[in-house]
Amino acid sequence: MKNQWYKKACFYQIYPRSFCDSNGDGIGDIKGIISKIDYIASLGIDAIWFSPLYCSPNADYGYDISDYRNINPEYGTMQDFDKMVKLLHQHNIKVVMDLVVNHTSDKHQWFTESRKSKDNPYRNYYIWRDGKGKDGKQPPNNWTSFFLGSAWQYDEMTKQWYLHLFDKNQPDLNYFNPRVLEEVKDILTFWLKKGVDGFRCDVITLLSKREGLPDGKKRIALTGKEHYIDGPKILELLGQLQEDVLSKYDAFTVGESVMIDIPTALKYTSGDNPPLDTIFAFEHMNADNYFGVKQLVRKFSLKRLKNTVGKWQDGLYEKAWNTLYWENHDQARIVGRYCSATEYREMGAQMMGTILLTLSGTPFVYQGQEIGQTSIGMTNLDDYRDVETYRSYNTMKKVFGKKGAMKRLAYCSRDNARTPVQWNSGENAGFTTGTPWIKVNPNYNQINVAQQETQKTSTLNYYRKLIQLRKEHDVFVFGTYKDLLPKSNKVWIYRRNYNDDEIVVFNNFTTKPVKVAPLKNADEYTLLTSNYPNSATQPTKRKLHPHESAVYIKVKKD
Ligand code: TEU
Ligand code: CA
Repeated sequence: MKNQWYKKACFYQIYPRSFCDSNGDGIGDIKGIISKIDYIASLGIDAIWFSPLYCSPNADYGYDISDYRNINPEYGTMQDFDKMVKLLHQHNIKVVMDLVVNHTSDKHQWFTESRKSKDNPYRNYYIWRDGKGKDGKQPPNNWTSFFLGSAWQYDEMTKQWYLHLFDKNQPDLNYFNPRVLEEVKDILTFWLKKGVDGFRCDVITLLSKREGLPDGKKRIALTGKEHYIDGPKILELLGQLQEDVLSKYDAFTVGESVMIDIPTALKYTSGDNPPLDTIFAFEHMNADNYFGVKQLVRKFSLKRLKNTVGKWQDGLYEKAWNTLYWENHDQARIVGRYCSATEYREMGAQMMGTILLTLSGTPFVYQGQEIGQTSIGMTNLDDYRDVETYRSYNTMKKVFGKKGAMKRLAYCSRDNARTPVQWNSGENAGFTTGTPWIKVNPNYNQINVAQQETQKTSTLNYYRKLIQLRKEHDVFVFGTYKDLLPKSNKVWIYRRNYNDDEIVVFNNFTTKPVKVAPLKNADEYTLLTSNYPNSATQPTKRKLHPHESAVYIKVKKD
């Protein structure tokens, strides 16, 4: 029987480049992480997902890997890595690595070989095709990249095109070739032997492309997606990884699953030996955009968010295991998206934390979220570092003009999440003594770890408390979910039941007081925690404060 430790676990995500710099080169590194282990442990989290630490030319900062078995020298050495894993394990913190195997870097030896000639032994590791048109100068099909523009790149050397669903420096691996999966098994085994506990599998549902690579239906974004999202052979590929490697080590997996629905999620995560333990769904991150395209910014709607979250809470309940997240290295900070970044900013950050930690699924807290860091919203294009940001700017400026494009970047660029962790009010927020690789958010004087350590009511201490409560009350983890006011666009009030336990969670998404009706038998409940010092001690008729969150628990009679 598989050890399902992850169900009761709370994860922390580290984006190494922006976490803590130990040597003043402006780039976060492993020694920096080691110096913060006591802090990480103090959060009460059980596991860490590390964004890629492997060698990478940084076209996509680690999501373009040039060597799967070595540590990026900017981050340290393999000795540093081993030491970090040992220390984390001593603190009972598990280590989950990023597994990026839909594509490699174009500097990976497999690719530099592959492009040399059509009969190179590595040719078939990637997806090469002749172009269309008289001289073959048109891409082989109409698929577009996640970073916008064509998904094909012409290569002079052999006069063929290769597929890249992401940047042109990230050629897609060819899973029609069984050798490629064998390579992946070897990579997994290498890290599992080192003692890592599992993998966050990057865009894992994209591995299998449809035979013949047919043209896709034309769309605003991702033309072609029906031919590779949840593709024909994907479950078979994942099944093989489970059977031949992962199951032997009882390794944990969470698969990043772009644009899949609940029935599809169930194929991946339910049953006796599911291909994946759990997935990251995306739908709940679209409550402030149109058609799931983040650049098509739309006013946030609580109703949309609740409908989506509710659907996933119910859809996976007792069938499969869910994950919970508001932030990661690809999402702008949640404060300023789903709650106010100006008025009642800290209350909003804490409200989002309350919800994250009182729903069913494994919560993932992204570095800096626990202190309520906000998006930087840079207004100068040169200050951005992210490849997706540049590519989407080029497309957006044609549609929205330069100003419109910059405004959208400020709201949704991935760099909003990649500014350094704000440790204190010293120079560069205590992240580095050198020049940071990306700007530090100038609000570090108001928002930083050191200051929040000293305040009892800080967002940091609030997260700690909620993480602790989740450990103490199984109803937080395993309870049923019921939205008590699904039609409200102002408040989110839900009830969770597990055996004889019950909690009711109140959240005010507005920055004004909102009147709420009493719960039936309000006097049977008591306040467990809240983000205001003066929340009502029972869920009686009253006004919720701006961005107030309050968790009530039913008192057991005996
Ligand atoms: O993300 C996949 C993915 O879907 C994102 O690129 C997403 O489309 C985009 O961020 C929306 O803004 C994973 C990684 O998390 C991301 O950092 C990588 O760039 C990408 O895969 C390629 O490896
Ligand atoms: Ca460094």
